[in-house]
Amino acid sequence: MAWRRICPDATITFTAALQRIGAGHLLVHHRELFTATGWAVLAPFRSLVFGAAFFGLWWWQRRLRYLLYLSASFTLFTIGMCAQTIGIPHDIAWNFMVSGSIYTAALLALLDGCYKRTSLKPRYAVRLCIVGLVLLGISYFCFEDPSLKARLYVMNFGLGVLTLVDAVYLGRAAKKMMDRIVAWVLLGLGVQGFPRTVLSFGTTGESRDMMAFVHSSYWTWMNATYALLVVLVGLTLVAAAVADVIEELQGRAMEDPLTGLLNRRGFEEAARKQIAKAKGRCFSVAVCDIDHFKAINDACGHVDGDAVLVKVAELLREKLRRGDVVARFGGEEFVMLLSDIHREDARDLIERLRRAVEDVRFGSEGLKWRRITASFGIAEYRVGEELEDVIRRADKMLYVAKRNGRNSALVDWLRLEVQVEMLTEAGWPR
Ligand code: GH3
Ligand code: MG
Ligand code: MG
Repeated sequence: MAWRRICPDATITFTAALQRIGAGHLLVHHRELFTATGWAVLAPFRSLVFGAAFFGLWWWQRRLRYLLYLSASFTLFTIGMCAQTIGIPHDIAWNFMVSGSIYTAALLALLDGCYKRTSLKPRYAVRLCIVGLVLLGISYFCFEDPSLKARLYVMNFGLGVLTLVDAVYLGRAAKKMMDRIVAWVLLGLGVQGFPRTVLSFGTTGESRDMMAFVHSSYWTWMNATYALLVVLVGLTLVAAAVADVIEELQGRAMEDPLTGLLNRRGFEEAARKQIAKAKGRCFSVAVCDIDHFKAINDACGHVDGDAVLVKVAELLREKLRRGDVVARFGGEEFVMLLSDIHREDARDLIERLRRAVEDVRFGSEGLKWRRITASFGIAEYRVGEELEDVIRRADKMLYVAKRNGRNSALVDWLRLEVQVEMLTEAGWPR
């Protein structure tokens, strides 16, 4: 082989080293194997490159944890293929058992990575059944009733079904184009195992010899297919990961780093989307300002002040509903878009929130478990109004709440009543 010609000394040293540790058989056995399937190292090598790439992507931004699953999956796949190619363990039955388990783990990590990407949960019961049956089947046809054909069918069909089930589930739940592409690629990965196993098994005999197996058409086809599939699956997932990283960075530009809530820009964008979706449905805006926050900062320092802001942000997130948008506009001021809610119900919701803030004890050495309060202003959106206008009206009510002694939630009733009065005076409704 080329590398042996290029570096004969290294080969001699490697051979001597293997013989010294009593693993000479590996060399005798697998020198032939590498010659037979020399190009087949492509799949494990490519898989290792993708394993490293996903790890690197995770390392770079340390946020998308699913990349670690993908990295583990591709690395495990390399280990599984190496175990088979090098023949560790040497016994064919044990080798199949070990490599089969590693392939199963690699596939589970791949599927889990795809699930974590979309924050869906795998159906563990279905998965446990399929994996259990596959492992049981492999071990039965390895040790009880040894049959190469049977265990290859059990493994490839079993793992194929596992992949298909999850691919269909992920595809049906897909929201974005990239999610759909990932699901389709997984579907392809699941499907290919069936015809490949059936068609490529042709000349593969029922041999107990590892060498005969790695010379078989099955093994050649498997390597050829996976050399391509690793690239296809790997590149698709790299593209998905890059898209996620870009989305994440864009998201961070819209996020308040202290509390993790949206910032003003993020709020405006999310609120506009919400308003466009609302299509005539009502919504209200509430603004919140912590009372005497400067005094907290002065008494306890900025760090404890920040802790109060984080805690209030948590409370807002916890008490508001799924479709609501909440943001920190700066300092100790928060703004909320309450969807599908008239001012009366908005007031009740905000009143509950105000009481929750009042009831919480903000604790730390500096804060000495003190209570804080907040004031709120609420306004209902009027059709045709700009977002800034409704925020301004809520802000005015907040100002009134502050002037009235703080720790209250006031709704923009008055202006509406004045308008109704004016309209009535003008002869409406006619
Ligand atoms: P009021 O009841 O009228 O709202 O009084 P206040 O003291 O809460 O309001 P004021 O606007 O006078 O003070 C706001 C303070 O918030 C002043 C500023 O130092 C502090 N602040 C602004 N941003 C941050 C921040 O990110 N962290 C901390 N710890 N303090 C902040
Ligand atoms: Mg304040
Ligand atoms: Mg303020």
